[in-house]
Amino acid sequence: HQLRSDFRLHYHFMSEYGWMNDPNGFIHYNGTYHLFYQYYPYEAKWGPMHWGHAVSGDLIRWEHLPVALAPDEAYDQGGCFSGSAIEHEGRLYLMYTGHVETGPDKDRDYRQEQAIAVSEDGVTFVKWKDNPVIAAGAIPLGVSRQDFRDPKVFKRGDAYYALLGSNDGAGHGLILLYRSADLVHWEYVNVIAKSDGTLGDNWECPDVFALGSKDVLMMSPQRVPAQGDDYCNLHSTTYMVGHLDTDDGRFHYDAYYPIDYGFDFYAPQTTIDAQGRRVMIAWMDMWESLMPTQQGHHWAGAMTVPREVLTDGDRLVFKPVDEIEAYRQAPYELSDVILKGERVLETQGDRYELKVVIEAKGASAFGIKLRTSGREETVLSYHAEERQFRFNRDRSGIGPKGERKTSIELEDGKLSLRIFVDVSSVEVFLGKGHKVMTGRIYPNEQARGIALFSEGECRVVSLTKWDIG
Ligand code: DQQ
Repeated sequence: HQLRSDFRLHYHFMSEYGWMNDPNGFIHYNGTYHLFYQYYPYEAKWGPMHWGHAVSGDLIRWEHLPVALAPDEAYDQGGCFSGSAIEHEGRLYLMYTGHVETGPDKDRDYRQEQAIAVSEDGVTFVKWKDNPVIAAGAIPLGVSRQDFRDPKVFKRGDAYYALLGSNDGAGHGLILLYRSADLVHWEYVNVIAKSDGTLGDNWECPDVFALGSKDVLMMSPQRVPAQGDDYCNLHSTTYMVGHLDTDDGRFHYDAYYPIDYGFDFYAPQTTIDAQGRRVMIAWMDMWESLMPTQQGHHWAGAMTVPREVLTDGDRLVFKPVDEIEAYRQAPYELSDVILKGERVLETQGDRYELKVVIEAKGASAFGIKLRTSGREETVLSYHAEERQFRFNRDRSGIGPKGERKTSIELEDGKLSLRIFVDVSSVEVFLGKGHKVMTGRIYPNEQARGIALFSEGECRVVSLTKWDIG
């Protein structure tokens, strides 16, 4: 008898019903966090995109508001695709891509142009009377005539800028920069960055922001050729730390890195908040992932726990926002325990945080089994010889399978982890947070066990589990 939960998450953002993908217009405005999202309200499958809308005071508990944008104009009849938000003259502006199908082949016959909508109250949005504000005619030569989307609008000095994701029509993703004084009249500046062939044939959902003394560029490349462990998704969200020169219109950087090393993490957006934090939220699914909730559960899609973004040289460090700690309940603790073989914990659950520090000592491998039952388990493990961390969901239930692995250095011979489990999701923050692994799992409702294991002997320096209430 296959007992299956409805898989709905408990402390991650989801639409109330239907299909959700990218976060849009993520902004802290008038003391409130606004999150919009790609939404198909009528069933759990991608369709003509709307912008769902919700607000929050603490990034964890959200209040759903009415749909902010619907595909009801000639220039967006195929969908209100992704985009961003900005405050201008005391009002909240949304900038998004209008998708229009121009022929029978949905994968080829379409046009994308950029539009704006304005709100006086942050709830109801009115589309600009002269949309589109960046039309297909403004696409420079050498750039795709179809893929021209996902405007990220931001201000530098007294000018507004917009990044757009696209490609060169010959298999190289790129990002374009446009400039405006009023969000209505736009002029093309330059291609600020372009794939050298190793980073995908189209770039989506760009984001750029200042962090410390540097600028950070984020984007979601499509169809990235596999490059070892760290680029192994067909889509692998990427960041570069460098400098955005808005005069010559170039983003100067030396290296690029994945934003997440797991399975299901796409189209991140960031905002700066009243505390000056740079906060990021992403779609915790992946276009090619199987989503069992589409069958009979009538919903699909969840966002990650919001993560604070910090710099460490030319690398980023991610940490769960502190607000999540206010929802911790019923702590269970272990400390200074020698571990050899397997140890089933006396606590169980399906929605919790685990904070663990393990000293490797002589163990060849050690780790944690989550959501265990007789038949199912999700395994997080460290392997000493390869100095590698692995997230294995081959036996995690009816969802997608596979294993992700990435190199990790112990700190003073110890591995520290923060693990967030929420019914059908796992997010693992490794060490100081340079690497996070995110994946969806769909285990049996009764699979609630937690076990530690070690090949050879290691020491559990400390383990705390909190249910997240
Ligand atoms: N999803 C949106 C596009 C974007 C893609 C459509 C990324 O605007 O490029 O739902 O997942």
